[in-house]
Amino acid sequence: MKTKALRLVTLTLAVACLTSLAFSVERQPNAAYRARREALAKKTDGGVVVLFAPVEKDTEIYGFRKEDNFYYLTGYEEPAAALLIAPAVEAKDKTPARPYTEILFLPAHNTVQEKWLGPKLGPDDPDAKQRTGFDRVEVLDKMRDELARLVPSRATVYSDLPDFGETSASPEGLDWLKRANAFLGFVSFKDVKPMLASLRTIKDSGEVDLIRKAVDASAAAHLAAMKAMKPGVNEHEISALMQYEWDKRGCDRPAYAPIVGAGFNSTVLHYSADDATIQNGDIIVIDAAGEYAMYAADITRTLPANGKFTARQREIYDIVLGAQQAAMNAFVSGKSKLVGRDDPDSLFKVAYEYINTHGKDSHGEPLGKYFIHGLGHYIGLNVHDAGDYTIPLAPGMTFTIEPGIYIPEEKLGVRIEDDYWVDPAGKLVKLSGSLPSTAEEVEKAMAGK
Ligand SMILES: [Mn+2]
Repeated sequence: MKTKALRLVTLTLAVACLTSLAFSVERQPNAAYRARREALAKKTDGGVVVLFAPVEKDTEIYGFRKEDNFYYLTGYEEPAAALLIAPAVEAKDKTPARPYTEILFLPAHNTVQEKWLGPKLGPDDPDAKQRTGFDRVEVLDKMRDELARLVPSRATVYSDLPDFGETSASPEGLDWLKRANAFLGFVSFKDVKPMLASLRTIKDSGEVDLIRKAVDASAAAHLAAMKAMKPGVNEHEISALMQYEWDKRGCDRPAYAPIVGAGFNSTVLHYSADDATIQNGDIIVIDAAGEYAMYAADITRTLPANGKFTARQREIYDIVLGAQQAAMNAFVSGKSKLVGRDDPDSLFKVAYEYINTHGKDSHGEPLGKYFIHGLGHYIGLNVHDAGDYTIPLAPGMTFTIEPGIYIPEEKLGVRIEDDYWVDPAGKLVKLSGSLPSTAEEVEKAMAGK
């Protein structure tokens, strides 16, 4: 019954969409994506990039999400496309010169499937080049011949090769191309992800705008949670409220599984059951944020169930906030790093030392051992964004600073997480700075003041 009803809805929506075939997410100008393709081409040292977007299944009922790297390079949101980028090369010996080449390959129209999944852009649609910003848009069937023509006999082909058990749409496509003899010479295959991670480490201003929108919508959701929090409410109700609040402000989905953990659950880092009833005296860790036009926010606040921290909760809260502030104060653009236990430039080390020299557990021991995760991570197309962690934080980078203390035997967990951007002048900008942060501000917001 459920499936039938859902199919009917899908079909109706697909028909409704026919009149308005357009990109549904907010998208950067075509030139932004083109600049990334050209930057990637330069990194390949004469190699060729071949990438495939994931395929949408006819039975898709959870919605299709674009793949980060393919989207980063194309801004193209429909499934099953493929991408070829080849840098310009000078003529050498018998090999002729090749100009910079980029082709977006699209599958031919499938009218039966489009009834179920909605209309798609086709390679023969007259506005395909103008809409996608590509020099050339071709039907996917031509990919083999284009590669056979463009890839020299001793070339490196960069693609999304799976590692650490991750899956990718590219190996299946590459297998088809190899079988069809698209690579005529001695071609070696390398993973393109490290080069893309390096590019994605620095955000352009359009990306920062989208992250800001994700952060603003998520901060509004946190403020709503502060006002709705009280003993007797279920964790799930808070999570549902927040998802409504950021979706209302244009987000497409949660950027990650929301965490609303009360009491002991506040000490469980990736608690996601979110189904306990909040008790008077509990402290609640809320780590939840939305995704806007593919870009993630990541914000955590910690609240007292009844609107007033106990003396002990407040003591731990202030230490976590102090650690975050210490890391912010220590920040120097072009020098500071997010990670590293012993590196003198590590902000983690600053936060850890602050926590370890303030307060004690119930056995009189220092609190450092209760800070059990890293200080932060890049944010972008992924909430734990691809990026190079070996280089110092510098202009264009966006990341979290999120110290925490988790003491299970006291059922007391506190995490405070904000989102930051290093501006072109090297100044650290707290993007989520409008959201109440000190214990006093949080108590005031919960009281509706
Ligand atoms: Mn985080």
